[in-house]
Amino acid sequence: MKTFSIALFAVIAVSLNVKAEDLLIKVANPVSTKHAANYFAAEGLKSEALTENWIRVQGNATLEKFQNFLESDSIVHVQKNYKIQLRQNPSLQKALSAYLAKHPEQAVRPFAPAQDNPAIPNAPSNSSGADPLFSKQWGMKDIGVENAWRVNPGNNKVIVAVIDTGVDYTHEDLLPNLWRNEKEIPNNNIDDDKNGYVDDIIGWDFLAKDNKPYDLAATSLGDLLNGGNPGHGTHCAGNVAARGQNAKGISGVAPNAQIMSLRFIGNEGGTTADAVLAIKYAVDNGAKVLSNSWGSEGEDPDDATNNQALKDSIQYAADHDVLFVAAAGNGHQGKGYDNDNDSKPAYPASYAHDNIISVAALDVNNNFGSFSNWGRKSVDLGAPGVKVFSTTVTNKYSDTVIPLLGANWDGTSMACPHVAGAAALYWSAHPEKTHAQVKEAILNSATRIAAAEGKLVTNGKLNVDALMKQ
Ligand SMILES: [Ca+2]
Ligand SMILES: [Ca+2]
Ligand SMILES: [Ca+2]
Repeated sequence: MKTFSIALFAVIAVSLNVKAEDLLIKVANPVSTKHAANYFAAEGLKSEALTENWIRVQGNATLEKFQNFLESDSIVHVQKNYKIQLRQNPSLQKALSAYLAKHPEQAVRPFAPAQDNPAIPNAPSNSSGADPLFSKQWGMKDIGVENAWRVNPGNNKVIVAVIDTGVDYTHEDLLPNLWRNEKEIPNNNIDDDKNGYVDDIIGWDFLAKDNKPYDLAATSLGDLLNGGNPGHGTHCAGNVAARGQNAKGISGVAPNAQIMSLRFIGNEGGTTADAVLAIKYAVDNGAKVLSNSWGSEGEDPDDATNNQALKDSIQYAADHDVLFVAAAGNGHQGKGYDNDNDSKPAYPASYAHDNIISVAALDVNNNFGSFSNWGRKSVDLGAPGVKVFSTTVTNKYSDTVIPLLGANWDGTSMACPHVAGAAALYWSAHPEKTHAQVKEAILNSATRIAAAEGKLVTNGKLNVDALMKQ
């Protein structure tokens, strides 16, 4: 095993040369991550056990501090805690950069700031009636949801984790479908269900480390231009599972599914460590579908790095029969758009795990969004992702991020939640099926479209009507 250790020294040395202040370390099975975390803490480093195999180590991690662990062959992988970014909205970025070039003074003018972490309302009483804004959701009609709901409206509640910037959990049309952790007594400051999180009644905020995963949006145009949060998670959540037939707003593809809100991305992005924690939380607390409209800078073919921690987390989901639905991406690491993921992979969508469904963005005319990635072997199907109407922060609804600038809600980020909702709806009707069978049903029922011929695995787009009739 000595050669293995020497190779690891090299890996660590590379990591150290880049920046050693924030590392993810995978330890061998017989070593508990708590024990490892204690070891590194004793060496004066800040450390935290993330899973049974992974720990995060922060501080001045010199080689000497790893020495004992290396000699005992306890470390099997070391990597950077790679940054995570939202799948940026190309329409928004284009409109913002054009506007701010002419009006630079507007970059710092603050919007009316939303209050972070409002109280979590109780579940509302049921209301019923048509959803008044449903006709604005062109995508829902396009994928045949109304026929699908006649087959089965998904009353057998499936939990979908929206792993993103949080959600506006006070929103009238999301509130009825929030996942509630029944094993947790609210606000008693005790981790009643002993899952490691105190008073986690609707999910968790891994970024701020609190029990209120509120979708706190950027407060100026300049922040938005620099990749800040436009209220991304709230928009995604609406197309997964805004409550249907409640006489309010819109409907998600799965109008009765439950939304587990997990926040790990803010205006500065997020990290792999928090993605690992969020995925583990979702799997351990009952989510069957994970909706992931984000990307990692790890595994960028340009720097040949390996985000093993993220890969292990997606495998953990697969091992627990959980689907990982991912946005195919809007270009390659923000460089250009319309990218072929077969030759230039976008992660996590392009990982080989069998529980990943990679989703491209389509417009109302069955064409790809001009920005959307594709890939004959690596992107599975298309879904509505151009000028998408949904729930927005502070209890609103829209298909535009900034109406005055003509910036629409565009992106594979918006396409991904449609497929996550479809998976939840189908799984609700067929709870006995495995994640592989649910994925197969979604891919087999896709409708072929000319634009996707030879560019997507299915050559087509999501068809929930056909899916539910299978
Ligand atoms: Ca708890
Ligand atoms: Ca929070
Ligand atoms: Ca509604």
